[in-house]
Amino acid sequence: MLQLIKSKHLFEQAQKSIPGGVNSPVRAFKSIGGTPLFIKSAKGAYLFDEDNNKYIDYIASWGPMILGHAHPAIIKAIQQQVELSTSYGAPTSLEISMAELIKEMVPNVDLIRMVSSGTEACMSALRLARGYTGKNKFIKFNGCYHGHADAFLVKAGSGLATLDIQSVPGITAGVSIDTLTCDYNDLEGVKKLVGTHKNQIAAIIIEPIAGNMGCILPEQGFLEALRAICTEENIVLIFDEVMTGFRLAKGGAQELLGIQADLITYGKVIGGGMPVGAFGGRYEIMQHIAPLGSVYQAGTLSGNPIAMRAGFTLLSLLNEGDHFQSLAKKTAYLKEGLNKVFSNSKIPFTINQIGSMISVHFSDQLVTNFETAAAANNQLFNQFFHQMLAKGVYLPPSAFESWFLNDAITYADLDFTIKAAEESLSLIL
Ligand code: KE4
Repeated sequence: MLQLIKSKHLFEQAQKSIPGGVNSPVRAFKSIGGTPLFIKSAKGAYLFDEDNNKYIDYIASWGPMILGHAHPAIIKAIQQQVELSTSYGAPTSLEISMAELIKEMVPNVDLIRMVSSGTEACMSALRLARGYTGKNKFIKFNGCYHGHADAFLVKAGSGLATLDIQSVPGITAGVSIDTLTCDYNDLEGVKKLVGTHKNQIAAIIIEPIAGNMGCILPEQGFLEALRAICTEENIVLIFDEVMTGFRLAKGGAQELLGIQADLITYGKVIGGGMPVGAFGGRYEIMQHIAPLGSVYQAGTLSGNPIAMRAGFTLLSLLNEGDHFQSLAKKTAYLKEGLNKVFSNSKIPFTINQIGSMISVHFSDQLVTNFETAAAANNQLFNQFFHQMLAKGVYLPPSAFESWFLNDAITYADLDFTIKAAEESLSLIL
């Protein structure tokens, strides 16, 4: 049985000063039950909580720690930069290096703007699409999560799905009236919305591979059809690559799937664990961003020098190494091992996986959208989560999240995880 004495005490103390005791809802274990772990340190593939329990980390800070924790090169870069002060509020050569590296890795980015979170990136990209097209409405997909800006908190995934928050108080009708929603992979639904709201739709924003309702893949031809509709109807196609960007390939999902969006948003990996987001794309559109254009967007800590050093160091390692192939092989190995274990247990399950993104759904049907993800036996997932945690394997505390592998995870760690899954199921079933 896990000893969580210090985490329990810290969680009680935290709730006296912080809403729900956490600074982001998905960390609270509210839907999954139990005490959230308070982490003291991390190194490589492992997390260590305040009670000195060790875990193999399959969250990677929800994506950023793709090469594992406390990577020596990133630590050294931050230590060097912090000696030169932490923020200037003025342009630096670091931002040029970062922008030029991203343009090298993502060829259809002509201009890119740094921000401090994925939310800011998506919020700004939507405003830009509206300013560029002069149209107000946009389409998002049920279960996709694009951060917590008002317009996106309609049938969103991630923490809202986890906490079953269907509508968010504080989002006004004036805002949500322009948010049109459709099921992921529902091309007919998209066509119907575009026809009904002819010449009113500024953007379609999508996670090209969804990660906020578990990992859900686009069906054959779906993204290509969205690309064609957007080109035909003068709608800005926004790929939200906050999760997939610099995780699935150098050029993210665009490269892996061979489809080019008009604007792309980034977060997570781009900052190497520091607060960074970004949005970029074609010059024709990006030129409307202030001060070049008049679509205003700003941020005190945008392009922060420490964050730029961390992000640039990580992206450089990813650009030069073969980590994407290594991560994809490790994740496929994990999937194969879990397939064997779950098949032997006779419980209905399906595993979605692409690159280093994977999710397990205890369901007897394929999980292809939010509805099928929600219909899975997520109570069983909650029990599975806690059994795995007790065995030292830290999965995302929600059936509505993708698991994230980091390349510090070894094949021995993967074998340990697969064995822990087999033992966990035998204890539950
Ligand atoms: P942030 O504002 O949390 O940096 O990014 C928002 C965001 C935007 N787009 C996608 C595709 C995302 O996955 C996210 C954030 N993802 C969640 C986890 N699924 C962040 C975890 C949290 O909310 O604490």
